[in-house]
This record gives sequence, C-alpha cells and structure tokens, in this order.
Amino acid sequence: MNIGITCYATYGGSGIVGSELGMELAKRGHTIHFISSALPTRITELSDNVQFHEVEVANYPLFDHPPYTLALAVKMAEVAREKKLDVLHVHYAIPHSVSAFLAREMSTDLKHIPFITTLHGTDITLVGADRSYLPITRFGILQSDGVTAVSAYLKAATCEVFDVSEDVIEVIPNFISPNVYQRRPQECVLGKCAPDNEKILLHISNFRAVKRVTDCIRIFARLQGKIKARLVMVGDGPEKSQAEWLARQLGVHKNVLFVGKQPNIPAYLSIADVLLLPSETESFGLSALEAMACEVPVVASHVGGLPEVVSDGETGYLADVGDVEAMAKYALKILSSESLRKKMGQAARQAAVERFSTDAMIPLYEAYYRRVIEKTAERHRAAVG
Ligand code: GMT
Repeated sequence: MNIGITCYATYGGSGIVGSELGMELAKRGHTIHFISSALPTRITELSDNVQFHEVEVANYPLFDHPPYTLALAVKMAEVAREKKLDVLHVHYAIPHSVSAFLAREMSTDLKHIPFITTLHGTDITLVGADRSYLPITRFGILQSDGVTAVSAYLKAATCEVFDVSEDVIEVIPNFISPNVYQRRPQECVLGKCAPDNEKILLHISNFRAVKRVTDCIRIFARLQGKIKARLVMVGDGPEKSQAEWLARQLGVHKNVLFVGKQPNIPAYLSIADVLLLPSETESFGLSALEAMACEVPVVASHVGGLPEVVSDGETGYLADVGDVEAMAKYALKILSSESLRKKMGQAARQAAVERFSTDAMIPLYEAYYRRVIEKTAERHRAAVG
C-alpha cells in the first residue's frame, strides 16, 4: 500500500507511535510518505519506500499565527494525488484530522482516498475537550473514514466526551519492537548514573504538568535513609525547573540526575530498577510499555489506560494519583528485593512481547487499513453511480 502518515514531528508519544508505525510498515513492504512540519522523531533514514514531504508554512505580516492547518491540507492533497496514496493516516486529532478532511474535500479526484485518525490521549482528554476545540475535534472524528484509539479507556472517554457511537472507534494499542526494547548491559550509562552501585529509579517524559514530575522527587525523597538509590530524570519540558527546585528543597538534589532528552532510551531503561510514572492522566503510557520490554517494573498512577498496560502486583504497582506515600512504598518493595525486581521484570517483558509487540499490532493496522479502504471504495462507487 501507499500510505501517508502525518504526526507531530518533534514531541510526544503520538509522534513516536506515528513514526515507528511508518518504519514498521515500510519493513513489511509498504511505501510510507511522512507529511509533517519536520522529519518525524525517530526517523533516521529515508529510502525509496520511506519518503518525507515537508509542510512549509508561508508567513505574512498579517498573520499572527501562520495557518499550518491549511498548508498541511494542501500538502496532503498534493502528496495523495502525486504518490497515489491508498490511505492517509493521521496521528493526534487536532489539527491533523481537520487538515485531512480539507484535503479530501478540496477536489473530486481525492474523495475515494480514506483518512484514518488515531486518537492518542491529550487530543481528547485535555486539548480536544476544551470548549474552544471540542466541536471541531468532534467534527474531525466523525468525518474520518476510520478512527482508532490507543486504549479501551481512550475509546470510552472519546465516546462519552464527544458523544460518538462505540462502533466508530477501533482500539489498536501502542506497540514496541522487542528487539529494540530489550535489556542489554550498559556499563557506560550505568557508571555515569550509579557510580557507587546505587539502585536506579527512572522517569522519562516531556515534563508537562500532566506528568506530575514533582511527584517523582517526592517519592524519591521518601526513600532517603532506607535504600542507596539515585533518581534519573530523562527528558525536558516546562516542569523541569520546578522539579529541580523541589529536589534542592528536599535535600535530595545530589542523587537526582536530570540528563535531558536522550536519543538512546533503551540504554537508560537497561540500567533501571523501577520506572516511575505518576501521571495525572495517561491514555496508554508508552514509556511504561518501553520499560516493561526492558524488564523494568513500573510504579504508576492507577489512571486512564495504564491498568491496561501495567498489571498491578505482577508487572508493577499502581496507586491513586498523587499518593506518593504508596508509590514510595511500592518502589522500596521492589528495590529492596533483587529477586522481586527480576520476577516482576521478567513478567513485564513477557507481557510486553506477548501483548504489545510489533508482530502483534502492525498486522492489526494493516487489516484495518484494508477494511477502511474497501468500505470507502464501496461508498464512493455508490455515490458516483
Ligand atoms: O503525554 C503527552 O503529553 C504526549 C501525548 C502525545 O500525544 O504525544 O501522549 C499521549 O500519547 C501517547 C502515545 O499514544 C500515550 O502513550 C500517552 O499516554 C498519551 N498521553 C496522555 O494521555 C497524557
């Protein structure tokens, strides 16, 4: 198939899922056309069957905000026509589904090319549910020829918030490549993060408020004097300085390492004993899945789609949002027993591979594309007579 993929290029889980899906589909013989403002994150190489089409947004003094949504729609239509796309798949509803709608409606020769929207989370639970975007997000969903959500929780939330019928949305969970995400010896990273053989607690995120990064510091502070450990914070974003400040306030800053954005996430996961993910909400929690694949038990909030990923008591522990006391207790339990960490880590790896591997999930996308293409073609034939 010729598949167009649009996602955010530089930031967040939806961009990671969009780009990794494209690369996996390309490995299976499809031709992928990424249409985005910049080369999507994690795309390291282009080839005959992985192509990139940059959306250039012309500016003009009159524009307070250059209209990216329109420039994207024009580029989508151009690529769909020139590259004979069979399907266009957009990740994150806002504004991508609306651009795809415009592209489809711009000209009669594009009406038979379906577009599919994958909902990732904040496009529904935070941004999309905001009054200023709700009607257009709902419109984008309903105009899509296919809609997928990354968890059953997100599907239910979308149906409720946007008053959308259940049969509109297919659940296709996020995935990992078990060969990329696996525990491997990482002497160099280990030496840097735990020079004195400390246990490692890891957090990985974009440091947005929704991630509650300061809870990681509070959890870590509760472990002081109980276990020799360090907290490694991977990523960057608006809440980083608040977390740094709190680490100083609580007197734990010497053992908290802020290492910024890192290109090699599996290397950090390979040295971790526990992943902390105390988010306010999480439609799926891709970093939890990545950790599980690297045999790292997860201590996270019991919220959103996380219980679909982390089995409480088996592959990690879940606690109420903000309950740093309970999360610290769970982290200590894992860190105090190497056999428990290993047992949970192995169960986590097994669950990640069996339930969320690329081999299990990519065929679901391929089958869904085929179904939507067929359905759209039938509808188109009926419409043109
Ligand atoms: O979490 C973010 O702030 C980024 C956001 C995104 O769309 O890039 O992440 C969402 O999509 C990820 C990939 O599907 C999910 O793993 C995250 O759980 C989800 N984030 C939230 O729901 C807060």
